[in-house]
Amino acid sequence: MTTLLDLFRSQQSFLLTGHENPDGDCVGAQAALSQLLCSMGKTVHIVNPDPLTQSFDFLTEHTTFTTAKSGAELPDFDVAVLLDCSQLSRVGSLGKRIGARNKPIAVIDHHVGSEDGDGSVFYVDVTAAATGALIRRLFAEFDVELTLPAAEGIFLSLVSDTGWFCYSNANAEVFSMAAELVALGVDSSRMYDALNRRNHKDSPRLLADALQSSRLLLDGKLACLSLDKAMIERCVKTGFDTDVMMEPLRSIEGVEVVALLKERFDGNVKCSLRARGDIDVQAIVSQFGGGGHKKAAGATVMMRLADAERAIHDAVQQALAAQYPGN
Ligand SMILES: [Mn+2]
Repeated sequence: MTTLLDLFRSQQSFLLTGHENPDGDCVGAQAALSQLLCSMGKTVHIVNPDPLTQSFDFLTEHTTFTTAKSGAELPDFDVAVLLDCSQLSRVGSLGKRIGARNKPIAVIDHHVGSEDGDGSVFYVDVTAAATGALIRRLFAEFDVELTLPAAEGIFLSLVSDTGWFCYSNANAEVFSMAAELVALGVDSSRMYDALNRRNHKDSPRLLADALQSSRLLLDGKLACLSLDKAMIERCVKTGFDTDVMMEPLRSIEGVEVVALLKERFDGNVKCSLRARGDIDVQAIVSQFGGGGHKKAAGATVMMRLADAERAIHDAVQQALAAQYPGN
């Protein structure tokens, strides 16, 4: 971490970015880090490969987020900071443009294997529940007081990656940070409403239709939900967050792994896996070139939907057999 602190101290202008389709941890960490760097007198630009969804409106009241447009010039920067990912390939075409500048790249992340990413300087801790937790630690390292917008960003990171403190990564650090952030004025109930209670009126029907097609496989240990292009189109139209669909499947007794397969418009399949027991889904998706965490991971599978379903089924079956020999 020392080299990262030195880099932040010595350089003046920073471009913060993260993975495509930025989630709550990614944008929360960006908001908080921009507050920290501004407090230190630095110049900060947040540039993401994709726009923020409207559920993050509360964050944009205090922090300016921009989206990279293909023709437009990138702002000048001394250091690029990759948050919640470690590879420029995860940043879409913006990643290539950042790489072409030949400036130092700092990686701040908590994903498995991120220390091998595209950074010149790393602050990676896979035991951290969220990237936002790492930013909270940086405030302490630089001895900078948290502002309310920074506190909101970090809280957003924590609730996004712990499923509102439900997942096994909700450790003591998470709860002690959460207490501190609420004491600083974060309105957790308001944030819950902003994130989860602004759904389109058609979303209950959409959710029902999607869940209808889910299947329990491998003696009820694997719950699988495949969304074809038509269903994805409905989700896009209504701004429905497909991750929400995994939670009802996760709630079924005996389910060890939930697989959500989304047919992409290019014909490949985006696959997300969640584990409830001891199965390591990060190891499963790594066979397909993906990554993530032990209990939450994803990959883009270069197959058609039906083939991807079979491949994931077989990989989960193998992992279960290794975990529970003799069953
Ligand atoms: Mn994260």
